[in-house]
Amino acid sequence: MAWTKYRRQVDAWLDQATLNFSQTPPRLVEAMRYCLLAPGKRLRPITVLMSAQACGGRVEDALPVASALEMIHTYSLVHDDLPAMDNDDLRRGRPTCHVKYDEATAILVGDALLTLAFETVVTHTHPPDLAVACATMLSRAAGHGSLIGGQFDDLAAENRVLKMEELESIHLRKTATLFAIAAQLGGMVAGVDAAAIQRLGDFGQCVGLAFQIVDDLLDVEGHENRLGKRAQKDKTRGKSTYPQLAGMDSSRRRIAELMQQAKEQLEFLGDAAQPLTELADRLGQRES
Ligand code: GRG
Repeated sequence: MAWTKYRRQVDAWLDQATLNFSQTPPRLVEAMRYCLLAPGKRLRPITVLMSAQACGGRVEDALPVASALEMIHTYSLVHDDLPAMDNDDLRRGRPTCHVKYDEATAILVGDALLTLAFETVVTHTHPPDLAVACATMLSRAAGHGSLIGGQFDDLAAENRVLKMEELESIHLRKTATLFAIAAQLGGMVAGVDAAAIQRLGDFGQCVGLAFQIVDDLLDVEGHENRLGKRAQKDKTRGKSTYPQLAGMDSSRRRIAELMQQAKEQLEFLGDAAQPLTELADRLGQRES
């Protein structure tokens, strides 16, 4: 299946991209690779590659930007796990970076992966104006107006019952944006027009929001062995969640509604949309 092939290609790219650092302290390289090459699902880079192919582009051309997105995602997990943030000791089925190494190392690993992501895009994406467009998109999605702002509001919201709009706003910025730009970056590499980029972004946003609601449900229902991270964390940290505000049944209905909306965005792609719609279905039904 294309999924497994894409996953292997991403893993191989991430491996190569972190092998030959002549000036980097070996222990820092080891810690970067411990986090980046851990068995994550690679959902965001796979979305980039599937989107590029659905839009008529070449997977090889999309691999650098797909890998850069995984570096940004991994940095955000490493920092999110720190004691000052979510304070987690288990990630991707392994001790978190600050537990395995130490807190300073985890901060620097996050910094190194974030900066390496931009170096990767500008060095390996061609032509230069495409590299600039991709880097701009990544920096906005990872920046204060989106991922970092969403994380900031999420931390500030602990022990307070949020309104549904507040929770959705956090979920959109913390989670959905990276899925939205994943779909858009694939389209950009393939050279589709602005209207198609908009549709791809709407697709990714719906999928990303549904993914986060599934995550909230799994936190209530899931098992740590399958998740590879601690369950019941939201309750322990006093976090508002979708099932808590809307109930389990209504959360499941919202997931189905978002998945339907997501698929409608891809009608312009015809049959080529199939791998992306299968991906959406898989994310809506995931158990880990
Ligand atoms: C530190 C700026 C900063 C942001 C952190 C990523 C994040 C924001 C917080 C992690 C906690 C969380 C619930 C995030 C929502 C998104 C999510 C479910 C991330 C985990 O994504 P998966 O399941 O992870 O794709 P793998 O390990 O498979 O890559």
